[in-house]
Amino acid sequence: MTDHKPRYKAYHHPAGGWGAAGATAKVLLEQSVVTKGSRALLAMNQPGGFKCPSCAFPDPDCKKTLEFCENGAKALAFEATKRRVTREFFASHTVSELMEKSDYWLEMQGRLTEPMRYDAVSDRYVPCEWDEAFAMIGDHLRALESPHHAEFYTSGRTPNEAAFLYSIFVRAFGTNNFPDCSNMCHEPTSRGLPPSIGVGKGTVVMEDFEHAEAIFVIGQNTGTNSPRMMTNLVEARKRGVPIVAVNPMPERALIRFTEPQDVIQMATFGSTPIASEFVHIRIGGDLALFKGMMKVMFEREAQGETVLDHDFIREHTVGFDLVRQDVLAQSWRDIVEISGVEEAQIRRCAEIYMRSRATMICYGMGLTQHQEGSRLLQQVVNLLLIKGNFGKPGAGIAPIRGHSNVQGDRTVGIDEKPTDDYLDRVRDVFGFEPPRGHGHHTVETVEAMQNGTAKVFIGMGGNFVRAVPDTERSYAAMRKLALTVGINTKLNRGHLVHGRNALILPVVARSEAIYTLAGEQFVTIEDSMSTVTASRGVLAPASPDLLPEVEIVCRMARATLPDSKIPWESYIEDYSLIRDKIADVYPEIYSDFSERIKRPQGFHLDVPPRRLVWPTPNGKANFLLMPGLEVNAPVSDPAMLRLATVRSHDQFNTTIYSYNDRYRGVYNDRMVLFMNADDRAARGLASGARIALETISDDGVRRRVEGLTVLDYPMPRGAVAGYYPELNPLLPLEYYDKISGTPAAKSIPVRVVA
Ligand SMILES: Nc1nc2c(c(=O)[nH]1)N[C@H]1C(S)=C(S)[C@@H](COP(=O)(O)OP(=O)(O)OC[C@H]3O[C@@H](n4cnc5c(=O)[nH]c(N)nc54)[C@H](O)[C@@H]3O)O[C@H]1N2
Ligand SMILES: Nc1nc2c(c(=O)[nH]1)N[C@H]1C(S)=C(S)[C@@H](COP(=O)(O)OP(=O)(O)OC[C@H]3O[C@@H](n4cnc5c(=O)[nH]c(N)nc54)[C@H](O)[C@@H]3O)O[C@H]1N2
Ligand SMILES: [Mo]
Repeated sequence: MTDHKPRYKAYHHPAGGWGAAGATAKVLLEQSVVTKGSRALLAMNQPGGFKCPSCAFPDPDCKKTLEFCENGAKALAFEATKRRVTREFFASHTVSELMEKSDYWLEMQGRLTEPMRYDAVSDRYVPCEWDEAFAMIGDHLRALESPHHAEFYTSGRTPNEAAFLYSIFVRAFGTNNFPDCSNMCHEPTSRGLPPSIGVGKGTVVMEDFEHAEAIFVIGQNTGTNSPRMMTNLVEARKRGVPIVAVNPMPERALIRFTEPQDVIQMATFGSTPIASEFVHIRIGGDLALFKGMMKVMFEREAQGETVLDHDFIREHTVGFDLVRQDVLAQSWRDIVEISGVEEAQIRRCAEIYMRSRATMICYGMGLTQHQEGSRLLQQVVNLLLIKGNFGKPGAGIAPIRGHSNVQGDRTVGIDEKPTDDYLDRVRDVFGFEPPRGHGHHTVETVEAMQNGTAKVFIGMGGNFVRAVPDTERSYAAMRKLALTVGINTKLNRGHLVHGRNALILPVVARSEAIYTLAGEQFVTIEDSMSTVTASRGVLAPASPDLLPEVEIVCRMARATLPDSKIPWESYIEDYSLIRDKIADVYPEIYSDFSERIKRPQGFHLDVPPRRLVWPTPNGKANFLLMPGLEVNAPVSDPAMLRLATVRSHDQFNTTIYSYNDRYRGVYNDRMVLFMNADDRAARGLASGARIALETISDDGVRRRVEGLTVLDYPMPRGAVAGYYPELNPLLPLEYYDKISGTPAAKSIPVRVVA
């Protein structure tokens, strides 16, 4: 019997260790995949096996066996579950009834098994043939007044082959409307870094962890969201490499960690301290911290010391002087106040950075999801450039991506703002003229639904309506559509908040084998460090009526474009033909794709800044100026708190595995608000008080979430945190980084209402 009463109890153990081992065993048991699962786990991340469906962090050393992490095991267990959502399930629940259920309950129903169509008369999903489903999609798309009235979403689990064909199909149909999960995630990386260094990707590879002399982990909850990276951090720490963690939440794994794979540590209940410096930053305080660190260095230089890499700055960069002037003009008082960090600690961080001859800066959503996320990342680059931290082992910028193939999807064409060069190559390779105008990103897609120009929404994976901001308004927008299509492994809210017509199309999952007339097929994935590897599922598909994503794309294309000259039918059978076309469209990085993918370790896609080549318009790395110290527009309301919406340890984005968040000491509850005890007392609240939160905005819309329990937590003053997606109703659609379109989900201005 599980006890469902909420419990809050601080977690004093190291992260990882027996807690993680126990949690892994429990989840495998609950999803009853122990026998099937152990075989699958053995094949996960091994050459010849499949890529972990969880995060985008590269695979550990292929020589180690059974190397998986607690959260990788959870992702696999929930994918390989024995539970099934059948036609009988849909017959016995109306959609309105299902709407009353929690996201957790929907997820726990198991894998989708056959295509379903919404029937308005009975308010139920009813079985439908695949042919009928594709015909319905084709009919709707062809009937549109303009191809721009359709929106084609992609979530980052879709492999390269399916994503590439999807981008070709949609462009052949006539639009660049490619909202993507990346638009809510690392888009500031994709848009912010190119003006600085010429590429929108990270510049480090796995080996760099072995050569780094200092590692910064900023705005990223490593132990939960990319646990495999803990191995690298533990190894670095054991070598005496200083690690600086910058976070408003003292995330457990960044403080102490026990490696579940380390037999001695496990047997002795030992652990490794991780952060040598934990910087308890205010939400949005990172810009002030970076400028403070630079100020220390510029001051040292003014005193005659050499701490910068002047040769590098002279040879490779433009714009240094303006940045130095700007930084020196900032006062320590402002830097300390806005960052929330003592001057002495900023000086210690600068000292660590100055002494290191090779520094890596890793970051996650804590830097990207702010109103000026893209420009903030350019300041991270400035910090790296002043010490020449590019083009040498152990140095560089390391965006830690989210979904396992989100970076790959972008590389192979899922891009609402494609370049002309790329479009020319598509035209030359496929023989049609692709549309040139920019399409919609995620926020613009919701806006198009609201104002009625969008009529059809197709979701290649993901859970769009639950991931986007402004839940109530987004639900209403989605319901105005003529057709919504969810191409998924699992039932989710997106199927229930639907258009007048709706389809659920179930797919073969990452861990499952794909056989076609041409034999066994594999797909490919690009990880966070630009390495492309093959992924081959080993399990039998959850149901005989599932289709692979590639086949779904090809059949949608044929149904929509009956006269298309593109040989869609042959791609269904032989995925190497798709890889040949990828090589044709991207000769610089994907030449010889079919040969190179045979290497068990895969191959690395060239990232020019690693070679000190800068594909920027001026051929240099650019110092870019971001005036001031604020990353979000200041709010004058004295009652304002900044809210960061974060993931718990037991969820994958909108998929809720359980109501626990072990490392933060929360059990059986997700409706909590982490708050500093002084902020709580200042509002006259008792610990454990039930409150509502309201967004502070001037657009006249009331956004409110009720029923939150206040928990005393070591947050900086003025900063609160709670869980995504429950708090998405508080995030205004208009509140996003204008360069990238990424909603500022880490800095929502809110006030407490009793
Ligand atoms: N198990 C599991 N793995 C996942 C996911 C998952 O949901 N579950 N999601 C995947 C996806 S799509 C992504 S994008 C990644 C997300 O991985 P993360 O980037 O770790 O995502 P978040 O949980 O949103 O947390 C970000 C961190 O930023 C901190 N933070 C908030 N505001 C600030 C700030 O102003 N400054 C700084 N310095 N820090 C701040 C928060 O306290 C939190 O520790 O993980 C991927 N991997
Ligand atoms: N407030 C707030 N909002 C956020 C964030 C935040 O931190 N705060 N984070 C944002 C981020 S970083 C992201 S990436 C987005 C995530 O947004 P999405 O990527 O849209 O959401 P997921 O929850 O990852 O999608 C889960 C669904 O994917 C489907 N799925 C799983 N595996 C596969 C597969 O192999 N193929 C197919 N076709 N479908 C599959 C399942 O049906 C499952 O229900 O949310 C964003 N929204
Ligand atoms: Mo993400």
